[in-house]
Amino acid sequence: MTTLKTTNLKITILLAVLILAPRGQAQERLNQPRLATRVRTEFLHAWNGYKKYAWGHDDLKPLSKSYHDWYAEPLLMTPVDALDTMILMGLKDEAKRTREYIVRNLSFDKDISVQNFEVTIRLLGGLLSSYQLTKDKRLLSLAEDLGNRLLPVFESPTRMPYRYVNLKTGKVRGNVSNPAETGTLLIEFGTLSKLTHKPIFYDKAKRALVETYRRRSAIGLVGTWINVETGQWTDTDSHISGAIDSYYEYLLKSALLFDDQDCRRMWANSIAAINRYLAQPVLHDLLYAGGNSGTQVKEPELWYGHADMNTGLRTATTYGALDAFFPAVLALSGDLERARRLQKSSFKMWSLYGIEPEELNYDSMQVTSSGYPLRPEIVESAYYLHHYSMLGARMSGPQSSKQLDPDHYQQMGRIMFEDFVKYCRTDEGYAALKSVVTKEKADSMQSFLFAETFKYFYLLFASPKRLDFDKVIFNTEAHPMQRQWPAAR
Ligand code: DMJ
Repeated sequence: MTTLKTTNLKITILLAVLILAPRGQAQERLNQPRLATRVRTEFLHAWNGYKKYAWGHDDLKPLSKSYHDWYAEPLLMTPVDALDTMILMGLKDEAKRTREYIVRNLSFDKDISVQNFEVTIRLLGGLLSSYQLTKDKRLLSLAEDLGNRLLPVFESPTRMPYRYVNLKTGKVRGNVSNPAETGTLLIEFGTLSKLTHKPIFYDKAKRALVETYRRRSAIGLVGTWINVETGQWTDTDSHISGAIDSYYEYLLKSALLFDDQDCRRMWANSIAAINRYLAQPVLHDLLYAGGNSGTQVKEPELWYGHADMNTGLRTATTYGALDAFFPAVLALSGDLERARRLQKSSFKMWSLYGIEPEELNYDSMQVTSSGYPLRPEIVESAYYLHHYSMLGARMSGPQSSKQLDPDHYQQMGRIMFEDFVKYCRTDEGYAALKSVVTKEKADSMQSFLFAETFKYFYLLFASPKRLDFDKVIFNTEAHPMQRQWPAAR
C-alpha cells in the first residue's frame, strides 16, 4: 500500500515537472544561430507575402491574399513598423529599398481622422528608431511633420489627449479615452523633442501622462476609461491589461530613457499599488515534494488580475496575452523575482493549447477569449528575462533554484516559435487565429508581427552584438530608442 502511494506520488511529481518545464528542454540542444536564421527566414516569408499582395497598403490579409487599410488612405503601417527589424536582422538591401519607398511615398497630408495612440507607437516610433539607426534625415522630417499634425489632440480642458485627430484639419474627436492612450506617448514625443530640440513635444506628452497619474485613486490605481474633458473616470476597473498596460510601461521607461525623476516617482508609487491590489498568488497544482519525513508545498503561481480602482476589491481573475508584457517591465525595474514567476504563469497559459489565448481565467484555467492576433508580449518578456539571465542577475531569494537559468528562456522561446510557425504560418504569410482551441485562422496579419513578434524572437536567439540592450529603450511597439541625443544647437 505504502509502495503504491509512493509510486503514485513519484509519478505525480514527474508529470508536474514535465508539464511545468519548457517542453522538450531535455531532448533538444539549442542552436541559437540556426534559430535566429530561421526567424529571419520566416520574417521574409511574411514580408514577401505583404509585398506580393498588399504593397503600398497598411496590412496583408493573409487568407484572402488582399490588403487592409486602416483609413480611407493607407499610411504604410507594415513598411514603417517593419523597417527597423530589417535593419537589426542585417537585411541591408531590403531595408534600403523599403526606406526609399517610405520616404518617397509616405505623406501625412491626408484628410483622415487617425487614432493618435496607434499612429504614435507604430509610425512615429518606427520613423524615429529607423532614423536613429540610419541617420537618414528624411525619416526625421517625416516624424516631425507627423508630430506636428498630432499635437491638436492635447488641446483638451484636462490636457489629456483626445483619441482621434484629422491629419489635415487638426479636428479632434473621442473624448472618452483610457490610460494606455493618454499615457503611452512620452517615449515617442520625448525622443522627437530631443532630436529636433523642440520641447513642445516632450512637454505635451508628459503633461498628458502626469494628468492621467494625478487622477489615480486614493489607493494608487487607475481605471479603464476616462473622460478627457471632465477628468472623470467612466469605468473604474483596474488591471495591467489592454487599455491600461503601456501607461505603466511608459512611466518606467520614460524614467530610464530621459532620466525623468517625476516619472521615476510615479512609477514607484504605481508599482507598489499594482503589487498590492492586482497581484495574486494562486495555489493550483498543490504538489508535494520531499522525503518521507516532510512535505514541501510548491511555490504559488503569480498572476495579476482585476480590481476596482477605489476599493481594491477583486473584480475578475483574468489575465491574457496583452498582460504578458509585464514580466519584461518587472525585469527592467529590477524585480527579477516577480518577473520570473509571472513569466512562468504566462508560459503555462501558452502551453494550455500550444499557443496563448487572448484571455484566460487563471482561477478556473478556462479560456475566456480564444483569439490569437499574433501578439508579441510573451516573447518580449522571454527576451528581457534572457538578457538578465545572461548578465548573471540573481533572484532576490536565497534558494539557488530561484536563479535565472541562462538557457531557460531561449528554450521557452524555441518552443513558442515552433508552435507559432506550426499554427499561424500560411502559404504566403502568417495569420492570426480565431481560436487557439480549434486553431482556425483569421484573415489578419497586423503590422506588429514585423515590428515586435519577429523582432523579439530574433533578438532572443541572435548574438547580443546585434543590439546593445542597455543602450536602448523599446517603445511599446518594440521600436528601440537610443539614449543618445545630439547636443543642442
Ligand atoms: C502593439 O501594438 C503594442 O505592443 C501595444 O502596446 C499593445 N498591442 C500590440 C501588440 O499586441
